[in-house]
Amino acid sequence: MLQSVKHKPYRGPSGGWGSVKSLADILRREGVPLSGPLILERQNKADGFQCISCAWPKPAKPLPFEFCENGAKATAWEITTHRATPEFFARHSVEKMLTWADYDLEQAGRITEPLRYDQDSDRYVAVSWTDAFTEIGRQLKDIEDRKKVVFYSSGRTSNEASYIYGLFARLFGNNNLPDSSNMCHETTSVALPESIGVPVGTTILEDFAKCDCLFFFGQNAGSNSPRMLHALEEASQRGVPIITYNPLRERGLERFTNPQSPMEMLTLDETRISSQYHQVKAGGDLAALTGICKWLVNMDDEARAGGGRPILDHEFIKIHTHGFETFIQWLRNESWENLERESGLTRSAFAATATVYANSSAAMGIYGMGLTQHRAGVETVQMLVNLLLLKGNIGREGAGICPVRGHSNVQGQRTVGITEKPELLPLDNLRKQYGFEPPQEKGLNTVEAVEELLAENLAGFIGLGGNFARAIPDQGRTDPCWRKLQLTVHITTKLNRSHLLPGRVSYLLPVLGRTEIDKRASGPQALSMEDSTSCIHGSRGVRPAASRHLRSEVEVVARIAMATLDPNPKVPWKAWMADYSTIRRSIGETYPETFYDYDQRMWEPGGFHRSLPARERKWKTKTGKANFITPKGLEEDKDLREIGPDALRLITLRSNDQFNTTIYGYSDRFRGISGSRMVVFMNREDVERLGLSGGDEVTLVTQSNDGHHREAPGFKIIPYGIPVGCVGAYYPETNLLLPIGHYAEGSKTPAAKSIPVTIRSMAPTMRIERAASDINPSSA
Ligand SMILES: Nc1nc2c(c(=O)[nH]1)N[C@H]1C(S)=C(S)[C@@H](COP(=O)(O)OP(=O)(O)OC[C@H]3O[C@@H](n4cnc5c(=O)[nH]c(N)nc54)[C@H](O)[C@@H]3O)O[C@H]1N2
Ligand SMILES: Nc1nc2c(c(=O)[nH]1)N[C@H]1C(S)=C(S)[C@@H](COP(=O)(O)OP(=O)(O)OC[C@H]3O[C@@H](n4cnc5c(=O)[nH]c(N)nc54)[C@H](O)[C@@H]3O)O[C@H]1N2
Ligand SMILES: [Mo]
Repeated sequence: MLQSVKHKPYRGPSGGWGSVKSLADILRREGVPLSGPLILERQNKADGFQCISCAWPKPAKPLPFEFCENGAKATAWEITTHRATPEFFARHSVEKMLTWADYDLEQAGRITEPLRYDQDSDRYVAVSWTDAFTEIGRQLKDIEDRKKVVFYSSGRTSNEASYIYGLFARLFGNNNLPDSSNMCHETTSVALPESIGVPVGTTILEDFAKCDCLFFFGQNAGSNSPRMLHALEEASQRGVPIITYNPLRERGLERFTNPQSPMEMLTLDETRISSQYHQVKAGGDLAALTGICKWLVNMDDEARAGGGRPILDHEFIKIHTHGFETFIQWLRNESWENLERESGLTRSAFAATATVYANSSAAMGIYGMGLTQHRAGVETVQMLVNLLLLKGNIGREGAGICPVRGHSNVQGQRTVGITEKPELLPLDNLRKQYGFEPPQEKGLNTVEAVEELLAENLAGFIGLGGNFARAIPDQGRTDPCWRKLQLTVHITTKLNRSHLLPGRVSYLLPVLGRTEIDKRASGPQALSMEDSTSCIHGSRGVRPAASRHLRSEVEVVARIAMATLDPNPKVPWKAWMADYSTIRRSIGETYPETFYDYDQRMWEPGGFHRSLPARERKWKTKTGKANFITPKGLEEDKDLREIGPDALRLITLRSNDQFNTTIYGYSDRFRGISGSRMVVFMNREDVERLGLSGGDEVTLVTQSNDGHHREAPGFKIIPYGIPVGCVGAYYPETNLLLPIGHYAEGSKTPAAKSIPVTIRSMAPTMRIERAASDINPSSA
């Protein structure tokens, strides 16, 4: 499938006809007919299923087609006509499939039957469900040290399956519940409670209609949450300034044509999204935000000295916050030169942003992985909150902090108990409900689970969805470790690389997807999920199962638990499996404040909102106030300076044609790339300074001092509009370059947007020939 790369700068808007074509391409590849009953109509509707792509909220009054290009691709991916049958697995050994690209693995289609790994033939073979559950239960019981088993989950899993999965781990004897969110918004979950006393965003969809200033930091809405572009388009059309900080000029944040507006599609009309676009250096946001705060404080000083209206909300600061004086003192001491050097921007950028902000009365701070996946990620998110607090922008309509979550239920899983931190659980309720003593010792998060894997301290791994081995840092080092585990179990829909790294005993258990009808003794079942704005929605499958052998995630978790644990009459696994509303009732008993009348409320249009004290200016922090948090310092770039002038900062990116490790195709339309994902985006100045040329094939080499060598060959240079000193390349191809010890301080979210690397030419002699290659030079 790999072809040579083409780069042709994309001149169109996001959305528009390009979006329609891209969707048609994937429907064709997955064998899904374009005509006939369109199941997409039922996506994000009260009587249908919640999108399996991102976590952007679903409005109470949905559009006729409440889905986007990438949400539709995710659905097409699940309802594919391709099938990975036992015959398919008989034809291909694990060793052979390990050489396939991620795209080709998932193209095999939906796995149709439970499979057990057979060491002798190096193949997966069909097994009965009963035998699979019995053997998995026996293996788990056999593991004496209960701390050596890890229960991973990926953020797509429903509240119902997540709740019983978390309980299973605790009844088994540990809190080892790492989650995809550990690689994602864990930084948010650590930063926001310290600042404002809630672990999640404070904005709801309705705030977009009331805000008058939007900050947009490090999130790529055009590819990763395209339905959000509607909210941004409306805001922009109302004249709301949208101020973007991003090292790359992302098309979705520049211009948008609404593919659902016949008028815009016909007239090729487009809406500008960002009113200011600042190409900050990767990791430079802490300095940039500091610069904006500093400028704003100076404006306030001047206004007050001249007898004018103050710029800051001093009354809010006095009544509601703590730490203001220390913070202001620190701001005043930071030099402009340092802020400019660390952010890669000039102070005129800070001034432009601060001036717009000064004139606003309801501002929102939106952000994504560009802030969370850095070593100073926690402090950076807290600095964005500081900026909002300066003008009282938390707990006011149209204002607030808005982390854009990733997987469609990553936030809900946390709400119902997927966490390695026992202090976040209502332990008394669990004791009372299930008559057991929940383990009190902190469990392993993702980074810690990988460290234990590397140290050969793990015996078992259960994965509820996801592609752990491919999503984590340091793949080169971890890949060989999986074989040493006693047991690996993957509860899954499609084949991926993690499945090809089996333990001594290994099972693949294929489950129903969210689009599929889940019929139990009590009738068809519903599930529920929580979106980025803390609204909890019901979801019902609408399609027949991809194979008659598939079971639901709820059933698979319950049956493994029953095969493993001693019977406990207080834990109704069978009733839970038969009727999921009984799980929701149990969730309601564990979390009565949030989940009362759960079964009814999840069908309210737009979902039901969970209470967020910070929205009402009730601060559940240690100080009882919203806290200005002063960072330790601004040293994000110190490591690069120590390495020397050749050092570059690698940002790992998603294309427009992927969902995390799932690769839908080889086109990244908005960045003008097609044919291959093995590219590295570089500033032309860096290309020339390092004696390289556009189109050269290079090796990326990680610069770290932990004693391990990491390099990845075969990337073609694309001269691109990216700041000097930064390079970009796609994830997961770059994950072997990310050291496991390189993570955000405080949250241990891998710092995937700031890997220090150098670049080496693969074949220097080829360079002259390549100078006139097919690669279209820079879009810069
Ligand atoms: N179609 C699709 N949708 C998805 C996903 C997908 O893979 N495909 N993944 C889902 C998941 S799990 C998640 S977490 C989200 C991820 O969605 P995003 O948060 O958008 O994540 P990324 O695409 O990794 O990159 C974020 C953006 O940050 C910018 N950036 C990188 N470094 C910096 C920096 O230092 N500062 C600033 N200001 N910006 C920076 C990049 O240029 C990019 O535009 O999307 C979810 N939705
Ligand atoms: N370098 C780098 N690394 C990163 C990131 C980055 O930006 N850069 N981003 C990180 C982030 S934000 C995240 S969230 C993680 C993603 O980590 P994961 O969530 O573990 O990975 P995914 O690629 O989303 O998982 C895809 C697999 O999920 C399974 N699956 C899909 N649908 C279902 C279903 O309905 N049920 C079940 N049981 N299984 C299903 C399929 O087998 C599919 O192959 O990666 C992280 N890793
Ligand atoms: Mo994520």
